[in-house]
This record gives sequence, C-alpha cells and structure tokens, in this order.
Amino acid sequence: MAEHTNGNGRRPTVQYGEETVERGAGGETHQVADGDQPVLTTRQGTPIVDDQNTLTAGERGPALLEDFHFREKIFHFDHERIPERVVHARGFGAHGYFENYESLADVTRADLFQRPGEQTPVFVRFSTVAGSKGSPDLARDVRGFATKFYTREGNWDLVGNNIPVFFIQDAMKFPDLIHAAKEEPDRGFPQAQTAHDNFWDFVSLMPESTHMLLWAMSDRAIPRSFRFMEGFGVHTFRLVNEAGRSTFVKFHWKPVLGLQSVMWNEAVKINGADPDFHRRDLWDAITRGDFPEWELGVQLFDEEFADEFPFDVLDATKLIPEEDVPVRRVGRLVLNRVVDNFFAETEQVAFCTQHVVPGIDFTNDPLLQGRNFSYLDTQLKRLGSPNFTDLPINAPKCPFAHFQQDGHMAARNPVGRVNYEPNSWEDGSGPREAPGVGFESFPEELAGAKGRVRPELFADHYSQAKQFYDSQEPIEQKHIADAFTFELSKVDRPAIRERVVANLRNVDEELAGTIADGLGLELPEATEPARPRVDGLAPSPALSILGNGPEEFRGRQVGILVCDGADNVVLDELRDALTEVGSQVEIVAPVIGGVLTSSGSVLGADQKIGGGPSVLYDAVVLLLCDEEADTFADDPAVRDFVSDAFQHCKMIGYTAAAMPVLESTGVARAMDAGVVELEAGEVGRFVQQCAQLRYWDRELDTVSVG
Ligand code: HDE
Repeated sequence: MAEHTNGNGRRPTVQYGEETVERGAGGETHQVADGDQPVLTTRQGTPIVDDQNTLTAGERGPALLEDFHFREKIFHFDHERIPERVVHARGFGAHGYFENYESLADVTRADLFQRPGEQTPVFVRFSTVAGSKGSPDLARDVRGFATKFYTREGNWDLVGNNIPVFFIQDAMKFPDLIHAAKEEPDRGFPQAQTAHDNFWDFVSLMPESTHMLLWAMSDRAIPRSFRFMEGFGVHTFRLVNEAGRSTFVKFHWKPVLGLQSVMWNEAVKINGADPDFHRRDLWDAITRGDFPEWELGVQLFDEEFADEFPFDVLDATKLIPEEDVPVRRVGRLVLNRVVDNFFAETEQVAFCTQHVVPGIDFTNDPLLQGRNFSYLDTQLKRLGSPNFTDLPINAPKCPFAHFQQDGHMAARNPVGRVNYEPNSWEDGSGPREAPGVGFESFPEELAGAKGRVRPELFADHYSQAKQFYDSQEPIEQKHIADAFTFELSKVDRPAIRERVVANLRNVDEELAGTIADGLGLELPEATEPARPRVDGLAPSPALSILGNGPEEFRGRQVGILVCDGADNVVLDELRDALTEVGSQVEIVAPVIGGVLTSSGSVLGADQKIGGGPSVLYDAVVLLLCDEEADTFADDPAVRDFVSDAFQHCKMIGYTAAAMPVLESTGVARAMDAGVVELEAGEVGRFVQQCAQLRYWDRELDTVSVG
C-alpha cells in the first residue's frame, strides 16, 4: 500500500491495489453491511461485530481490559465536553450573508464594503451572558450578537451586544463584574440571573454601571426573540480609507421585523414552558424560509465631533444618540441556513475582537483594548489548541498562508523544507509580506505619561442614564421601575438596596422614589456624583422599543385554542388572513391528536393545552363551540391560557361560544379593544389589531383578571 500526499491542503489518497481511496474524510465507507448501511467501525477503521455487549470472560464473568472497542468508545465519550465559554456560554448560531447596499470606499478600504450588491458569507452567534450552557433563554440579561464575516481579505469579527453600552469602562474590572453577576461561589446559585446580593453590591459600588443598569432593567434584556432585537458594536472603531484617512464609527444592527420584547411575568413563564424559546424561534424561522434580517448601520464621525461631544467617545458606558449622528444603513444581514452540527459550528466558533481586516481599526477604548487580549487567550483554553483557527467554522474562506506550524491537533501541515522568512529558496519559498496591501495600523500620534488613570469625562455616570430614562414611554419606565424593585427585593442586605436607590436619585427622583416605595425603603441620601450631571439632554426617541414599533404582525405567532366542532370557516379565514400578513399559526387542542372541526375533518394539533401556554404566542384565539365551552371554562390550563394572554396585554380573538371562558377568567368584565369577537367574514379587524402587538392600556390601568 502506498500513501500519496500533496502540499495543497488536499486530502491524501491511499492506493489499495487498483483502488484509490480518499483518506480520513470520516464518513466514507469501505464496506457495506445489510442494505445500504455503512459498517460501524472503531476510530481506527476496524469493523465492529457487536456494539451491544462488553467483552467478558464467560457469560457472567468480569470485563476484559483488551476490549479496545469498549475502551475507545467510553474514553471518547468521557472527553466529549469542552469548557463552556466563561461568559456567553449559552448561544445559538446560524449562517447567512451580508450584502452591501452601496460602496463605502469613501470611508474604508475594507474589501467587503467596496462593491454594491456583493455578498459576504457570515456566521452569527447570539447568546446570553451570565447563565451556563443549559440555562433558559429568557433570563433577564444582555444578549450577545457576534458576527464573523468571511471576507476576501480575512475574517472580521464584530463581537457585539444587543445593548449599545456596557457596565464598566476598563477591562481590568471585567473579571469582577462577571464574578459578581454569575452564581455566588459558595452556593453555586442563583443561575442566570442578576437578582442577588453580589451583583447589586458590585454595581452599586461602581456608579459607572448606572447607564447600563437602566438598559438591563428595561425590556431590552428580555427580547421576544433574536429576530426582534438590535445589535451594537458598542465601542467606537475606526474606518480607514485607501488614502489612510480615518473616520470614527459605531456599528448598529437594525432588525427588519422591528423591535419587540416580552413582559417579565411572561419571560418567567416562557422559561418554564420552553427554555429553548429563542433558539427554537430562530431555528423555526430559518427552516420555514422566513429568513431573519438586519440592516447594518454606521454612525460616522470625525475627531472634531469627538472633541465637541460632551462625553468621551472612548467610554463604552456612553452612546452617541442617533439624533446627533444619524445611522446610515449600508447593507443587510440575512440568516438563511441553520447549522448542520451544533457542536462543530455554534460551540466551536471562536470570535476574537482582534480579528479585523485592512480598513477597519481599533480605537483606544480601554475596554476594547482589554478585549483584544482576552478573546484570543480564552479560545486557547476553550478549544485547546492554537490551531483552533483551522476548524472549518473558524477558518477564513479566502486564501491564507503563513509559517506557523505544529501544535496540538495540527491538521493543516505544510510540506517542503521552508518554514521561515526571509529565506533564499527559489522553489516553494513560501509567502511574503504585502506592503501597501496588508493591514496597516492607523498611525495615531500618541503622547502622555504612563499611568493608571481614567480620562476626565469618564467620571460622568448619570447624564446618559437620565437621557435613556427620559427617552422611554411611560409603560417602559414602569417596567424599568418594576425590574429594579423585583431584583432588589431578592437582595438580602438592606444596605445594598439603599446604595442602589441612592445612586438612582442622581438619575431620576421619581424613579428612585417609586423603587424605594416598592421596597418599603425610606429614601436614602443621594450619592455624591463624581462629576455633575449634564442636564437638558434631549430625549432620544431611537432608544425606546415601543416608540419604534413595527406596527406589523409579520414573523409573529398566534395560538388558536380549539375544541371538537371548532368552526372551520372562521379557522380558514383566520389562517389565510394571518398567512397573508406573514405570521404563523399553532393549533392548541385538548389532545395532541387534534379535534374534529365543524366540517367533520380532523384538525391536527401542534400543542396540547397546558403544553402550549399563551406565553408562547404573540396573540391568541379562542375558537370554541357551545358543547365544550363549560368544560374549557373549568380547565385551569385554559384559564391560565386566557388570563395570561390578557395580563400580558395580548390581542385575544374569540368566537361567541367562548364567552363562558372569558367569564370564568374575568376577562368578560374587562373587555377592551384588544379583545375582538370573530365572526365569519369579520376576522380582518382582529388581524389588524394584532399589528399593535400589545394593548398596553391594560397594564397602565392596572386591570387585572384571573
Ligand atoms: Fe466579551 N468575552 N468581554 N464582551 N463577549 C467573551 O470570549 C471580555 C464585552 C461578547 O458568541 C469571551 O469566546 C472582556 C463587551 C460576546 O462566542 C471572553 C470584556 C461586549 C461574546 C470575553 C468583555 C462583549 C463574548 C468568553 C471587557 C459587547 C460571545 C468566551 C473588556 C461589545 C461571543 C469567548 C460568542 C465573549 C471577554 C466585554 C461581547 C472571555 C475581557 C463590551 C457577544 O473572551
């Protein structure tokens, strides 16, 4: 047998007599068992005769050490897990592309932004921050929004979040922040939540976190799904054009379906009903061809703007309001392919902030500078080898060539004699530098004494927190106050609660007062701010979720509760009308086998009542009939379905026969424009109403049912 290799990265082939076989592809078979099934082998390719029984000495005797198949199988299984990410452990990824609307050659030489209409392949991973891999999706948390662009001039990783600011200003404090946010070390809980002493102790002592805390306590931290949230690069980056001119940039992702979040009570229940709610939503949307889409926006500004801006553009606890620097939409991101293998892609993908391409550069934001060290470092620990960049999900899709070699799990092994540069070999002398083409750092002039200091403007901790709060609609402000009150009520030590409220007095007296009342706390003295607040900042409407509602129902899901005899005509009309506006329908029935409709046909169910609570839907319909209405009205799962939908301000459609259910839940007493009767030929009004997404008056008027 002769083995032939080649140096072009192509797979070696093996010659077995006359036959040439590709080697090591994993999956190709050399023998066939019954039918067309491949033969099960060991990792060495040895065919296995029995995969059910360990080799023993005698029928009831001890297992034998020589059972290499058993030992290899268990050994590999024992090592299946790799360390989960130290933060952002729970995530979900998908493939897609980025497409330019226009050329950005005026501001950047980055190859991916040169040609209108050009597509660049991408992989995106969404995540929560604090919880471990198995934590629920609807934790109150920041969401990661990390994008790997496989450009023609190398991979660019834009590793962002769904909130445009961060808790801290200097990377030195990151381990402290994460220690405080994650489960407490002595007891190992609470999991995936910040509602505990350590977190609030830390942030109350770090007033720079105040702006981010307002975001984290807002509904931004409980998005309806990844498809309905924004993304932000957070830091100020640089774009550099062909002439070497630098322009500052902040990156934004704008969801085409608009912004939407859930309510806290809903989030808690979703976590119980479907802890995978967000990942399932993304998977379902992509697999049904309803590809999620975002627009890439850039805020571009120069040194002069940066100098005049009242805050430091290198401070990651500050944003630049869109009203001051408009977001220019330059392209779109489409996610159109789910992963083939979760581990290989979502788990092994390694984002690094220092993965930039010519034309995109860093600024001196101290948080970004720290990240540039951390990401590369963490990948080595997590993936176990400096060759993590060769894993298919991480490898560039453009040509690459270097003299780095060997190391654990080296799979791309160069052939030939030359492995250094410069060299004087004529043939196969390897890659060379590319002056004028390769990545060049922007030659920023630097001066100043070495020291551990923060720039002066970083000391402003409250101005933009106030601006964020003032930019929210009343219902959003209420949710912020509720969230602070909820979280602080889980904090044992009163001094911590007091310190948080004392800080918040610098943001908004009314907010601080409402939270103090909610805690049964006497209003403490306000903390002395390190720098006086800049007052009179105009509210920024772009910061509100509700102020930017999509006013459409596309991409949303309706749960239709049915019983035997459910009206076919109304159902068909409803389905058609909802499909027309681009939303989905799920049937919730007493048994998963479904029901017999009024026309006598079988209607299969997607969920059994109780397994499909209304928190899983954006709106609900009660398509009931007289015979079963009373039984439904007595069923606790049905009552929860209806009263939760009402409390969560969702649109409810019902047929007249559902009245007993509306009465037993108290909804009948509180009917409003969000509760719509459905009659044949009349479903349009309900579908139109759904586009409002929620009927918030119910919460503002504190109408309660149940
Ligand atoms: Fe991260 N962060 N981070 N981070 N981060 C990680 O890298 C770190 C920060 C963000 O889906 C880690 O591969 C430091 C800001 C996302 O794989 C680690 C600091 C923002 C993801 C790390 C920050 C982020 C991470 C853990 C303070 C928004 C998940 C595992 C200076 C702009 C990426 C890993 C994925 C992951 C370090 C702060 C976003 C340890 C030191 C600010 C989306 O390297």
